[in-house]
Amino acid sequence: MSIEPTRADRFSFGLWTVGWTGADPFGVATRKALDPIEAVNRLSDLGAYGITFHDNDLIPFDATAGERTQILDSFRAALEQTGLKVPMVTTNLFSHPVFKDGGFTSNDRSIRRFALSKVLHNIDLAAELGAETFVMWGGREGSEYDGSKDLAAALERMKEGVDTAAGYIKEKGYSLRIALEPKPNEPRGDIFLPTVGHGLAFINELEHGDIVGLNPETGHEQMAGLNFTHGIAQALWAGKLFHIDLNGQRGIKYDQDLVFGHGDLTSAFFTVDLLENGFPNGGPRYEGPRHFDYKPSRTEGYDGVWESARANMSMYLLLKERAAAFRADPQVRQALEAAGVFELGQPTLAAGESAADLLDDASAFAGFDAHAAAERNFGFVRLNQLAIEHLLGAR
Ligand code: GLT
Ligand code: MN
Ligand code: MN
Repeated sequence: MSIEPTRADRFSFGLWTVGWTGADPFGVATRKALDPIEAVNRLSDLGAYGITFHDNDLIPFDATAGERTQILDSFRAALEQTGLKVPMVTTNLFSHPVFKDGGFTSNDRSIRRFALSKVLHNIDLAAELGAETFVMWGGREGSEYDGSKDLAAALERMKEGVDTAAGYIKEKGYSLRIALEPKPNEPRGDIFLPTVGHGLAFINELEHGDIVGLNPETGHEQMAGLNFTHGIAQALWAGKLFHIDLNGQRGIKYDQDLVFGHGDLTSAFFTVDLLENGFPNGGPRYEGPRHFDYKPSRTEGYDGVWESARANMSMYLLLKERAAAFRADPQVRQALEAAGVFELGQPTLAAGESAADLLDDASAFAGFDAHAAAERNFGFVRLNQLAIEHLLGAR
């Protein structure tokens, strides 16, 4: 078993992850700023294949055109030298005070126009750098007070913003797709499009929804008390899992952004099992990068930062190996069979059978012995015990 990552594993990291200096609402930074070029070099050395960023992770908000060119030139040179890719780019519409009431949904129209222009410029940059995915995390799109927003108008403005960006991508002929990232709260009291489910429903209302999907984050679904594996499963099933943010979270509290697997490990096991092995009965597979969006704890120095970056990848590879062993185990196969997991893959109606045909089938209803059927032992507990034993390396 190798837990040394290679480029073929397609691991990627946000520049803001290893670059987080530890400033939080209660304390100042505990680490010095990280040079983006060093981030490229270190991540490449560690075996990552990609780096992602917000426009302002790389180019300061107030940079002049000359500074922008210079920064991008040296960043591109580092990418070329290392072979590191930029699979995803995103826009910072949350740090600057101008975005204190959001970007696409600010009550101030001039700010909405500024935010949308910032996104369009950044789409050009993403395309130029060969990115496939353009993430939109609307952290400031929301409110603290229900009366401060016309909620329907806010959703209209969100739709207008996303559709304008998607329409622009098509017009320019870029091969980019947009991935919306849900989060229930923080920094806003309530954020619009709080969960995977809200995101999927929103996409259905778009004009250019065909190139809009999701970028679910482990911890964000868990902050809402939801099951992340179920969330990405529904996104996959809908053909909308365009990108993924893997990390760790321990229960319903502030956004922890721990190393992947350092939160709910059992959930992380089933996440990797789904990403690597797919649904037991087949179906859509996730083909994108394995992207980590975590924060190296502010207790760590730079040794700890690189150690934690490595930990995300090792954890994923360990879980991948455990999940492969789980699927390959004949006892697991039997337990899945007994549990009816493959039976769930069979359509409930026979081929060509209608609702009327079903009503005509006496064995399905009048002659059905519900009491006998209720006696079935599904064996889900045994199946889960086998999963945990594999996860623990006991099998
Ligand atoms: C921010 C947020 C993340 C998002 C990033 C993309 S920014 O750090 O907490 O979950 O993925 O905008
Ligand atoms: Mn997060
Ligand atoms: Mn994220």
